[in-house]
Amino acid sequence: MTDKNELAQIGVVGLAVMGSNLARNFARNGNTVAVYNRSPEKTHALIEAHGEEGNFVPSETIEDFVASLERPRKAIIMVKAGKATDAVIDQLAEAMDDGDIIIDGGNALFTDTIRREKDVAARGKHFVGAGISGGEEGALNGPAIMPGGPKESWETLGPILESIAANVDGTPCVTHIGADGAGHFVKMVHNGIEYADMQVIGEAYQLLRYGAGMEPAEIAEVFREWNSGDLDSYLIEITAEVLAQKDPETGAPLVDIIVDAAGQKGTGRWTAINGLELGVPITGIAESVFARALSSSTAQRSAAQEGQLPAGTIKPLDVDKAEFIEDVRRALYAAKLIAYSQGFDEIKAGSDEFGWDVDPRDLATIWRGGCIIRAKFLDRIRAAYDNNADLPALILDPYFKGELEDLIDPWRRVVVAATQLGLPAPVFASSLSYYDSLRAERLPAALIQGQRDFFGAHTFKRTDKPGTFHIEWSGDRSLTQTD
Ligand code: NBP
Repeated sequence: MTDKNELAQIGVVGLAVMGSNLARNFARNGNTVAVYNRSPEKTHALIEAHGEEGNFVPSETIEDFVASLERPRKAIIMVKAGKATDAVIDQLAEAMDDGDIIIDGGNALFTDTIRREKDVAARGKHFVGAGISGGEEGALNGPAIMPGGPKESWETLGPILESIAANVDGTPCVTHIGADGAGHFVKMVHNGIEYADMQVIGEAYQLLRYGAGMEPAEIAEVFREWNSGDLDSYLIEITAEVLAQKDPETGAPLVDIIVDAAGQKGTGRWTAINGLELGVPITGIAESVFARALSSSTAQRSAAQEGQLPAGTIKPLDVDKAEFIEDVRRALYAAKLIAYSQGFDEIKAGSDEFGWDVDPRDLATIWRGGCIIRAKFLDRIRAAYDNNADLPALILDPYFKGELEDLIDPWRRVVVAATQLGLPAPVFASSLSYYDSLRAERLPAALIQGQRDFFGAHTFKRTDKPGTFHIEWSGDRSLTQTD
């Protein structure tokens, strides 16, 4: 239904797949929605196909769109991230009044959101960068929403966003994350965790397929079973679906027909770059981004496949298949746990750096539904932060420590098996190194400090007394204290 005279509670600008699904979600949940798209064809198409789902107020100019909103006006931008977002923000800020709220629901880089919030605030309007997860299906049926921006905007926006968000145990999967770029920051890390989660699932598949010699349909059954235990999650569920799927043209397993070069849109890369900038070792996420890049390095891969690189001695599996499957399940669980632990470390570091005061419990709560990384295990993460909001690392929570007791030996066995099979398992292996590094009493960093002092007089600290020291490496090798 459309009614040009009725004022809308919310507006959506940008009616490609995400925007139109979000607009339909608002309308289906009893909100009157103003809709506008740069090219009017998409607006017409939306109204034609779905106008009966609720109250839509379509406009063909941004001025009409703004005029169709009740005050304070609330407009969500769902256009291509980058320049398009800046252009639409400028148009809206021009046409809106003081106190109106512009929401960017696209996948913006959080530093852009910080900049935009400043600019829009200087023009008297509120700006909210909101991470929206769940893809097109989530946008339509209930996404997880991570809004940043001023707290007072949340008071106005909260109820309307709650009306469309996913809902788990009566709790909507949306809450105010923190000021300016906080929402887009946590959405970025959410996506980074998603990359790692997908990669560890991929590594488990690779080991079962080419290590244990299982067929995709058989592995699909294994994933189905895993989905009823600790690993119960959306990503495990869809993995079983993809592995069971046959190619409609050839009848072959679809996974064998799909080119093995993984794409990316950038949020995983941003998470890795930000981890490097903040000095947080998010090895699982970074390795996952590199794994996608390597998969797409077609020329290098074909050169290497032509036999130019020696494989060494490949040792086939010499364990019982059922035992190996269970070991792989536990290795997957362990590596996934490390990736989440590292992701939460990055969120804490970002929150401290930018003064956002992000509560990790909020994230564990809202990520339980709607979003791509939704998983049963987020309940455990929430409980961990409920017990101790200042956990030094998620894996140090007593429950997860207990889990690791059961996971560590299978995890080591799987990394050894992958090495002997000559199968890549970059996140399984690097996560184990990260874990062993955290546990290690002494790290080779002492030697690195010695090297740095040798070639660059970078000085070092001593284990036995305070102060900063240097060895006269090119002279008499005496010790001097520099402060
Ligand atoms: P796209 O990212 O494909 O963007 C297409 C939309 O942007 C169209 O409505 C287009 O209008 C509009 N647009 C462009 Br392009 N340049 C514009 C400009 N200069 N002024 C006004 N409008 C402009 O759409 P999407 O896939 O629906 O995603 C929307 C946002 O949601 C993106 O930021 C995306 O990263 C994010 N997101 C997407 C997903 C997903 O699963 N697709 C998931 C989560 C988040 P036109 O019709 O006139 O060309």
